[in-house]
Amino acid sequence: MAEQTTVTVLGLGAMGRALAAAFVRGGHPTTVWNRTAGKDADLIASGATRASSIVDAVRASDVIVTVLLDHASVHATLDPVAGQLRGRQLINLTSTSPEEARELARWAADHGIDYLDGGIMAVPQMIGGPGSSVLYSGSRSVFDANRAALELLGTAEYFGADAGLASLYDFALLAGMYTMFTGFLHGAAMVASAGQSVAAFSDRAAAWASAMSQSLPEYGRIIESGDYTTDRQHLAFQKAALDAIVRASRDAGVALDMVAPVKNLIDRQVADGHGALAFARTFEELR
Ligand code: FVH
Repeated sequence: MAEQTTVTVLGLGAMGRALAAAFVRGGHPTTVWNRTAGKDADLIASGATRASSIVDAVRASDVIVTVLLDHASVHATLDPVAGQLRGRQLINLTSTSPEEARELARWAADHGIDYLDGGIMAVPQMIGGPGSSVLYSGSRSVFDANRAALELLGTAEYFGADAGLASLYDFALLAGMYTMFTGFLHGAAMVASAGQSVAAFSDRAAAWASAMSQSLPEYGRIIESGDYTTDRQHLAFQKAALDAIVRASRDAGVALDMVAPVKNLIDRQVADGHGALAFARTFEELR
């Protein structure tokens, strides 16, 4: 996106406002639109232009960025203006499933729209700052043409022509994030049951999670090799640990919703004769 490329942001929720503000800061003429009025005051004050209708919003710019609630809201917003979108570049940063992203790419192709999908790996306050990254897939030409503007939002990375890839990676990373946070909350409930400080525990848990995450690349190498033999903590060893964690959680009065599925995964593999193999074999059980 050259310095003066015009951008329209459709959707002014917390994330849409953050993205629009980053485009304005980056010097791009930025038009904004939201289904419900009253969310653009700060953006207009900082130099964005309010579109009074969705048609005007789409006509205002070469690049249209959608940041809406979900797949259904993208169609609800774009279907009526498919004709006006023809010949423009559409970058959809709404969270959708990979299949939904592919469906949107087909819909866009049918209407002569160049489509790039994206998955935002940041919360609104991180946009434009260190640690923010956005994953893209779909039209390479839209990505290349707009690279500089996309870097205003966070590190921009392109995954390939399959429009579903960005959200596949997005949700794969989020799956790990949600289970990590829920695991932490389980641990916090355990220490709280003994009257211990959850705040102090959270510092300890952060350091522990950081140390443990260092072994993830090794997991990747083991999984790609398909060789799960190990001389370290094998699944039978992990079973004993999970059994003890379950007993300790029960004793602490903490619900087992989080750890029971992990225990089940391990129990099943041990029962099936894989007890001597590495924990990474759980990958085979899941896929
Ligand atoms: N906020 C975050 O931390 C996450 C980070 C990772 C990526 N997500 C995704 O970004 C999309 C937008 O998220 P958001 O935080 O801006 O969400 P809200 O503040 O709830 O705003 C939702 C906007 O969507 C509009 N909207 C909803 N339904 C419709 C519809 N049927 N037609 C048109 N627009 C619709 C809503 O408009 P309004 O309610 O104000 O009229 C907001 O503009 C999302 O996919 C996250 O998963 C953010």
